[in-house]
Amino acid sequence: MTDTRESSTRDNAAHSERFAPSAEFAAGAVASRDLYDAAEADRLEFWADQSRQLIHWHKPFTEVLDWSGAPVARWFGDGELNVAYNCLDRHVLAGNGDRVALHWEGEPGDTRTLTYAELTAEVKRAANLLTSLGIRHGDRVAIYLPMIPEAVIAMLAVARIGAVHSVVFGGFSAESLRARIDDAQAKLVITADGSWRKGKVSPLKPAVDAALERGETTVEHLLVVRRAWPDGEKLNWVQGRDLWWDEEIAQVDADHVARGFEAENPLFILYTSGTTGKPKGILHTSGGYLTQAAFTHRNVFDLHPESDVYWCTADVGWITGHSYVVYGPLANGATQLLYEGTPDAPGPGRWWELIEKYGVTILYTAPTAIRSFMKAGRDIPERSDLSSLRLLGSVGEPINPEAWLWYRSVIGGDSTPVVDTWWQTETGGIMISALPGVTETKPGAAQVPLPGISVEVVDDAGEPIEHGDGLLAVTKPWPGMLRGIWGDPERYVETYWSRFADAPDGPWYFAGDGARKDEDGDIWLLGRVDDVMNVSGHRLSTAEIESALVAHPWVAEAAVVGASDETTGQAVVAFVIIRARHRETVSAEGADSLRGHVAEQIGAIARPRQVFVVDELPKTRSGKIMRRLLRDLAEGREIGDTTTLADTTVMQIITDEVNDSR
Ligand code: 6R9
Repeated sequence: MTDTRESSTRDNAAHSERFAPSAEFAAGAVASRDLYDAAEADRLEFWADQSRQLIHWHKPFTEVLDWSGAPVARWFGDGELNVAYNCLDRHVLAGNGDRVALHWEGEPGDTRTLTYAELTAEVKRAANLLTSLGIRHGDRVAIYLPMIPEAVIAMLAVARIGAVHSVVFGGFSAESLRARIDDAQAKLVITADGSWRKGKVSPLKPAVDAALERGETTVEHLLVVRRAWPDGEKLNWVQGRDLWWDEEIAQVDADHVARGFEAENPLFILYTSGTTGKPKGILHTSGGYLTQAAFTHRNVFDLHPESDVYWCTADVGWITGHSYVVYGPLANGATQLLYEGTPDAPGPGRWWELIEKYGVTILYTAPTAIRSFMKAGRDIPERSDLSSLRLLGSVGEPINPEAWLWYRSVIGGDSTPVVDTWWQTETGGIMISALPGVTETKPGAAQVPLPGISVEVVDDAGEPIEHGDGLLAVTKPWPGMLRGIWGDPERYVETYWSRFADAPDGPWYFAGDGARKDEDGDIWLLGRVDDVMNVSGHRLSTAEIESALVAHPWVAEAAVVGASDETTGQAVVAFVIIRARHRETVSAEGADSLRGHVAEQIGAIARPRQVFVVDELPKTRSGKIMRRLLRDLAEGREIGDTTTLADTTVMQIITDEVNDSR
């Protein structure tokens, strides 16, 4: 047998151990140096080439990029395509209809397998169903589903008829769902009765009911997938509005011809947290997005569609689920695993058992998951045969070198490349990552921009730096870039393009992340530089949680920070001032119920780890809360510079209060 191990070199600097690709991996690799060379020679021609190779165009494009309306880009503007056709029909027509598209496993252990032919047939029916419910090109459809095949089917059906989906993560509350429905003015909501989570049914339809009860709505129908409650009659049912997915789909035609839509036809809106309380509806369109999703999925994951079994553990409610569960893998004709439940149900080894059972070869997950497996101990994964794995990926937050090395060694059997992929909801696809088989890998660094992607680490003035710490900027438009914030063009310009508006060659994109360029030119991501927190790889805004807290009758004022946390990366820590008339209640009951209140308002992912009751908050003279000082306190550090506080004694008082309650 050939030795598949990568060779490792260690030099003096801390954490600069590097792993060169094994000769065997390199020999079979999808990616090659040529990609960098081609992109270097002619960036636009490179993307045009990739797009022609990876995508079926109903009408071929002749223009590549129109940046004259910067910062709104048009990619492949005069071309036409159908995104769903690219993910489905064309694989069937190419003779791959019998290839498995989805191996689905429910948390209770029920399974379903869908080949490309079967998935295509399901999506055709679903497209007809949507049309029969009055959904037309450009209409918005909200999708609030668990990780079941219908989530994928629904997204593709919406795309197939040129409508726009807005997937809302099933863990979001009725309140958050309603805000997203209203902002996008969705006509239809597709949901399920409930889903399985940790051995119990977690209800979904009741949350949609609650969302729609809050006054006039644009929603005309609710399509409900039967998943978790066989006795559906227990659900509240609004006649004429609510429809069972299975009953309706049985009545529609099985044939559906996909027509081409223009390359810039909106494909989806996905809400993400920003620096204000109101989530931003990030808008993505079709041709450029699909090109980047397919290109990155193929090259970063070294996809061999005939033999690989790929598993991305992200929920479809996040961008990673959009680009690397639905659009990238299906455009590439991949076989993948879709799993409904949590990693620890019914036992702590569930993921590893799934990898063994399905022979998963490529695993893409988040550092927070890796760190919690690390904590639980290597003997759990070691109970399963993980030898099928040949490539591992990481996304969502910085991965510390220890976790990277553990991932490679314990899960990757000391031999698999690990790709750390940096990107965002806004970028649509991966931007910075090693290319397996080509680039050496380095624990903890996302490393190098992909071919066709231009990034710089810049100083405060926007000047690129050779090495050292700065801000991450994307200096040239890229195909998968967001096209705007739904309904708020000014906020789009202001948030992303105003910081480096005066760059010599047109505006540069401000990512909101701090970054370091090391001596080798590799990029390390250092976390957000704005008021966005990253908890278990999920983006949360401090302002959003603060406004949920002050909506509670007890709370007069609130400040929220992301404090570093061993497992989740960051954790939400809140400081609240209680209204005088509720102080007695709070000192008797404690403030713990406020944690539940936040979870109810936004979703369980936003539940604060701690809520501290304080009498004052640290503010500057202009009244801005200095969260940096509260973060010092929450992380048990010495409090930093307090000279700009209006009242410099206030931090001592807060520190005493917090220590008393600890
Ligand atoms: C894909 C996704 C984006 C933010 C981003 C950054 C952080 C993502 C990372 C990473 C370090 C990585 N982030 N990947 N930080 N290394 N490999 O996660 O999108 O939910 O929009 O979050 O996540 O801070 O700005 P999204």
